[in-house]
Amino acid sequence: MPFEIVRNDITTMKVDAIVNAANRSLLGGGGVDGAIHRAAGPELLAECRTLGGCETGEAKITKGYRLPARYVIHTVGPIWHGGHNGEKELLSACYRHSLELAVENGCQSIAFPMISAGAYGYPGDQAMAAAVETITGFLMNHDLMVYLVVFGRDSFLNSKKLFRDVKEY
Ligand code: AR6
Repeated sequence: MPFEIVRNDITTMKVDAIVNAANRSLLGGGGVDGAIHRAAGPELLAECRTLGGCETGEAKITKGYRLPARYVIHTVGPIWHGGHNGEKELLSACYRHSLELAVENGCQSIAFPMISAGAYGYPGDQAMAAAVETITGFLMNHDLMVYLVVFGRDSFLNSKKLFRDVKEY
């Protein structure tokens, strides 16, 4: 199956689309969102202003501007409230809707950060398990290369406990 977990900075990845873990305003923030906006340049924020925000679990696409990636797919993960408030369904919806948008736009490769696993407080191991389940399910009947990107040392070590084959670039 064309799926890899890799340790990398997503803003450097030469794929057709990278996914941004945004907030509902789509007007930037910290974490991976801030890094993507810094690397893409101000044109990205200008296009985001035209989108009218995004609901939790949904996704919207823009160009990648100064990034090596052609597109940025912005999705809004759920804020963790203990796990009994539909968090897993919403997180899965983020991955599914982003993958669907990528396919609709002719992408053959896409890289995801660990949506909701930073500022939004989703426990890292559960966020990764939900990501892997949704991505591998989608790949049963779609053909594209999917990277799940872990960034910090802890999530890297965690991912190595859960999955044997994690690559470091
Ligand atoms: N490359 C790959 N992964 C990264 C990078 C990077 N350059 N930088 C951070 N991560 P977060 P969330 C990882 O907080 O939890 C923003 O302010 C990070 O280690 O970026 O969905 C938005 O505007 C973590 O594992 O996103 C929202 O307000 C993962 O990316 C809010 O944060 C996600 O962490 C969204 O929170």
